[in-house]
Amino acid sequence: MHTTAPILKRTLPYDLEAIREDFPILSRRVHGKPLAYLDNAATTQKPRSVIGRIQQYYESENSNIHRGVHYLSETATAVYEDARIRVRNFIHARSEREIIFVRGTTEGINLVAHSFGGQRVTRGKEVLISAMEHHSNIVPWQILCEQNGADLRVIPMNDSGELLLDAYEKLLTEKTAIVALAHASNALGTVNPVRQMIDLAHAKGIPVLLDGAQAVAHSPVDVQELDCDFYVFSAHKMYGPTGVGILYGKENILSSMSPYQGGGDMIKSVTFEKTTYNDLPFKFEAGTPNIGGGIGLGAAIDYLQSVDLPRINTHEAELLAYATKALRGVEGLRLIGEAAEKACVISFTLDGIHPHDIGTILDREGIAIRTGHHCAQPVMQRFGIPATARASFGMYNTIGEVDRLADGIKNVVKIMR
Ligand code: C6P
Repeated sequence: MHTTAPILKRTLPYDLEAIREDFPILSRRVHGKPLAYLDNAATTQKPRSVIGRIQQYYESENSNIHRGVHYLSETATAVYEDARIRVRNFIHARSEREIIFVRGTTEGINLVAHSFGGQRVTRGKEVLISAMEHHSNIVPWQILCEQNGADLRVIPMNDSGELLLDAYEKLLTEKTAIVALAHASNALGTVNPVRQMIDLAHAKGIPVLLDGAQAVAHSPVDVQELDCDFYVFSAHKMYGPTGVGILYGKENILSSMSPYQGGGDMIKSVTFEKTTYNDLPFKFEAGTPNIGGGIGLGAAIDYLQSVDLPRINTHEAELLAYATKALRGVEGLRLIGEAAEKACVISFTLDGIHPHDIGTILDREGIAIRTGHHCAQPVMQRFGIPATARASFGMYNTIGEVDRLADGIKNVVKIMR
């Protein structure tokens, strides 16, 4: 059975080749060329240990959890709850009661908008988000505001893609019911000064939700140190499986919230007259969850910790600096998002060339990037563009792949002009 034994860290130096060997998909060819996978902000690839852990679950542990007295059910429950402990340790939460398994970032935000927002975002109140949010951190709040007669307010940003903190301070008023903010932007790469922004909100008694989808796999997160009230993220962007993610919430706030969905596992007792709800975290986990996915997330955390997040961060910062320099040298290339603090995301446009053409031509070279609005249409509107091409790096990317990207972009310019 999987246990919470201490993780053995790899020895220095950062062994890129060994890391790449852990990811079977990285050795495949695409259109006859070696794959250069530079779409990690969309989803990351999965190491053998994660794939193997999920396979092990289905081959030898599969059963429903929290329900049976038989051996397999007890085993599945133990390994699933063990994954919750891994998540708690990974983000430094106080207790497992603060760790809710959800489908991903999107569901986590919808849960908070529905359960917390339903109670607190009343007529005349405001929800404060930023100009660089993913649609997942816009639309749930918009729906809530429309339903409850509240207003959505937006923190503006400058041309580099940095939030304007003076404007932010002014937008924090007695009307603000919650601030919901990207820790790191998927479209621009900006890492927001969330610690400072949380302090400013808390000084006025306003809770803060952080969308950590683009942050957790790139640098260590300590929710107690950040003092955020909610933190959400998806396993599939941190080398884990799709269909599972985490909502962290402070226990006192989660306790005061009504359930999100009703069903099995979230109750203590049900009669036709009255239902009493289960304790945290189960109150928010109605129905059979993605058990294999949760266990896979635990394995992904083990893997991240074995490689070591601070070292991943250093490696990715080197890739980002190298790529930024290389791309700046391409004629007609405009970087979208030049914040001083950036995650390993480079969005760009090429004069007179549609981003989809860039993506398609690079794909023929085996280079996978994302093109489009990246589910952040207001960001595109802010910069007056329909779309960008976006390269995003993970722990396994190499300088050689960045060179291929830069050469590929120069080739796009040659073909299209
Ligand atoms: N961004 C991208 O290519 P889900 O789909 O629930 O796992 O994550 C949604 C989400 C929320 N917030 C941010 C900051 C995100 O980047 C994402 C997902 C992917 O940029 C897919 S659109």
